[in-house]
Amino acid sequence: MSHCIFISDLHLCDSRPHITAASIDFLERTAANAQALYILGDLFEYWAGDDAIEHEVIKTSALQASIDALRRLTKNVPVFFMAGNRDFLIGDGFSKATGITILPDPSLITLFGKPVLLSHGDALCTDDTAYQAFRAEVRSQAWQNQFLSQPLENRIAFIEQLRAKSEQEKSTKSMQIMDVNAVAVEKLLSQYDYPPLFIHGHTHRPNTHVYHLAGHTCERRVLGDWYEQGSCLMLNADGCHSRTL
Ligand code: LP5
Ligand code: MN
Repeated sequence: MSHCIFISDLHLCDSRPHITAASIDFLERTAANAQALYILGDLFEYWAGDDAIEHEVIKTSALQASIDALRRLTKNVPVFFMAGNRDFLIGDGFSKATGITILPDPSLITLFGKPVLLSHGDALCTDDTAYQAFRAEVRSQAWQNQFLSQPLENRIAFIEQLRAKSEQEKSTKSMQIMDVNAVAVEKLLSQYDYPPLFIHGHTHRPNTHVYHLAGHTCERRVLGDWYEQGSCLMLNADGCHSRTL
């Protein structure tokens, strides 16, 4: 039966080569049989700018094989990508190099005759006010232009420092603060006219949450990360189910 696949939070990087290998296997053997693949953010541990593609940073990295596998897949299967908080600097250069289509966050699409809402999920973590302030700043075009004008090596060094700062701050935040805010979820569902299915990642807390709102039933499916194993959601005309790879 025809189906679409959703993944997020692979966090591909050279220090987890088994995950990079698993993701390539997934693209070649699982996603190749899908009607479409949706990558809902944080494909990479971080992305410092599309100029990395033509640079030794990627050419000498295991990530080159991931980019090649994506390019091969898009020849037969449409692949859609939505930015995560780690890889929002993916842009037209990456899109041209791989053949993926970039979707805005959030996006409402129709699959098998039903509306499906997609997001990375970080924008819904509104209790995490320090992160939201940071997010508003780095997502501005002016900030990104300024950041991208710096040499790639400097950007990578800055991101490494930022990662350390983020890990340090996260250790002081409660699990509740780092989860999606219930009011923010309900507001988003209402803005999109209560779609029956909402899929997102980011929190690394795979689960299914069911909402009964204004006479509608909405299911929120949270995708898992790829730290220890692969994780994806398959959707066909009968509904969706999670799969561990
Ligand atoms: O990613 P995850 O799940 O571990 O944590 C996120 C939030 N952290 C981030 C930061 C990224 O992990 C860092 C890598 C991004 C690379 C992007 C490339 C673009 C370049 C950007 C360069 C500025 O997103 C974390 C959330 C968590 O999700 C849960 O939702 O809590 O948020 C933070 O921890 C952010 C802090 O609260 C605020 C950070 C202020 C930093 C101020 C700049 C300091 C400069 C550092 C140099 C010393
Ligand atoms: Mn994320």
